[in-house]
Amino acid sequence: MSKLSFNQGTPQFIPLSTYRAYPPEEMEQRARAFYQELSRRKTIREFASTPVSREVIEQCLLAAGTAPSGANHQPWHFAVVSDPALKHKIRVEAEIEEREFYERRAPQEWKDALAPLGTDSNKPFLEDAPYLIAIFGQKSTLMDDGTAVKNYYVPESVSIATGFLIAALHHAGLATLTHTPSPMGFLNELLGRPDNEKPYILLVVGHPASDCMVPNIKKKPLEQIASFL
Ligand code: IYR
Repeated sequence: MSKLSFNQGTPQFIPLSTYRAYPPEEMEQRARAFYQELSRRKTIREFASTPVSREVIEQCLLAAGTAPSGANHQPWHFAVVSDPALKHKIRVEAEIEEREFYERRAPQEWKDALAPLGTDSNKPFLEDAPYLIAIFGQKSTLMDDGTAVKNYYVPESVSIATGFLIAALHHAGLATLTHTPSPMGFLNELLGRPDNEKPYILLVVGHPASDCMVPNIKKKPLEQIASFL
């Protein structure tokens, strides 16, 4: 496989056939509806063990894979874990790091910032939820012939794809937790991912527990997150 096999060397253009235009009122209505849909999303920490169809996960991963990326290299890998034994191993390793974090590493200021979320080092959701999706960024992509192609804007690309994935899962009726045990190197070992890949996020995916509680926290209003110049 050639080094340029992602996108081919010579530019090849095709007509934009997928774009859809809407009348102004319909645009506003769609924008409002999409905001309302996304504003119902809450990060949860109490999951039901209710199974989730693999087809749903696959479609959401395909949606994530449509994200823009540096040079269209798509420098991500999604390791989808449903095996209970593997989830157990991930929980054990994550809780080791979390105990270190909460009991030693985290400065008081950080612990104060987390207080409203009620988090601690106990992570039962890593076993309760039907799916864990470990999201890796690829510093380079290994081609079939063993050569490595450098990737660009990897954190940005992976973050955008992760945002798409979270939105897609929410849209499908699933809840998520964006979990970031730190450091996360143990995920490479447990999931058999190569050294050129760095774990970014462990996304916990499933249905909320029937008695799921969420912190009463708010998103900032528009004037605090945007300026029009
Ligand atoms: N990784 C830890 C701590 C944590 C950090 C942030 I920043 C959060 O928004 C939430 C938790 C944990 O998962 O508990």
